[in-house]
Amino acid sequence: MKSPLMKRGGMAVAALAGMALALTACSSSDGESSDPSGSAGAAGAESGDYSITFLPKNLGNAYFDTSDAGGEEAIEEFGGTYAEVGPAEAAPDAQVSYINTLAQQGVGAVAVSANDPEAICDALNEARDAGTKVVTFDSDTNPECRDLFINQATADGIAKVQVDMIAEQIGDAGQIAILSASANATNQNAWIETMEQLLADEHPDIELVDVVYGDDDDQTSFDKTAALLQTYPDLKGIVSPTTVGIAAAARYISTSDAKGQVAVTGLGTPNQMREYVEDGTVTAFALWNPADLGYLAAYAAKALIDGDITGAEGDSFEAGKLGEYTVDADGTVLLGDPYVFDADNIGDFDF
Ligand code: RAM
Repeated sequence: MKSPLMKRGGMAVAALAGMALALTACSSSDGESSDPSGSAGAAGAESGDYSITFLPKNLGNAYFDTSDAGGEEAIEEFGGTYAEVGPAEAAPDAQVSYINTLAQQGVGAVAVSANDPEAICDALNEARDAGTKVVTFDSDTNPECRDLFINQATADGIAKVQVDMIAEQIGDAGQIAILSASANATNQNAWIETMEQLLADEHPDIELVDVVYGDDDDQTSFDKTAALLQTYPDLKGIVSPTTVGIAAAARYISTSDAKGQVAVTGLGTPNQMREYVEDGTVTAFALWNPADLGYLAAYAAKALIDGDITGAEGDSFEAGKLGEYTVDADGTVLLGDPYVFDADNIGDFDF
């Protein structure tokens, strides 16, 4: 096995914890800017080809702080220049102006988590025409708009772990709702579609009564949780496939009468969810290692810049401490499997 995290066979807890601890030494602040005309390009121009800018769905999201810090760690390893820019809000076309600026500045690569599969495509393809490599990670665009997509785990795997958790937590029966990120998010929409199918096929006594969108904004997600509880008095559970949504839902429920009555699960970071696991609001939730995702995206960008790969199926490249990865169909590289966190193991993680 070349990777400290297993790519397809499940994550080793000790390895994941080790990665988490290493992460505390990283900072995602270098070059961080909410200004599309910020420092990224200037820094990139100075350092040559390995100027790689991370463009998350939005700034101020702990998940992307961690993923982008993983990217920064990788870029430092191979002597490149890291930067991070991004919008305050996870809106469909909010990333376009940043991409345009990065293309003008001639950065070597952009690693982007897309708020919409289509809205940033033209900008990305113009950047590619200008010589910038485009790696999507976490949330893809349409495949023709990027060179590679670094996928955290398969949609089937991410959907199944969430359906399994909610079924377990509510005795496989009753009303549930989904609190998602933004309505156009490629990743959440793919997972929700698969969750709906799994519920229909395998959990006939669970009724999905609503899908609502908190836009990966804490307050909006908090308010949507309150509204769900009011609209559906018999609600048994909320599944939130976003780290922002699940933390906001847990915070709301932790101080409401619904605590202990309405299960909350989905995808969260251990540091954001710790207090809600400890106070009994949340039993279990899942995620992958966001730092590894960013780290892998950075090495994929390097391989593209070097011309070692083009993003074709079967291409392979070295990703530092994670080992060798191979490009699958549709220009996708798979990081691994989701991992379940609960009261027994959450103390092992720090991210
Ligand atoms: C949020 C974002 C991100 C997603 C995680 C699980 O931070 O929506 O795209 O992958 O949650």
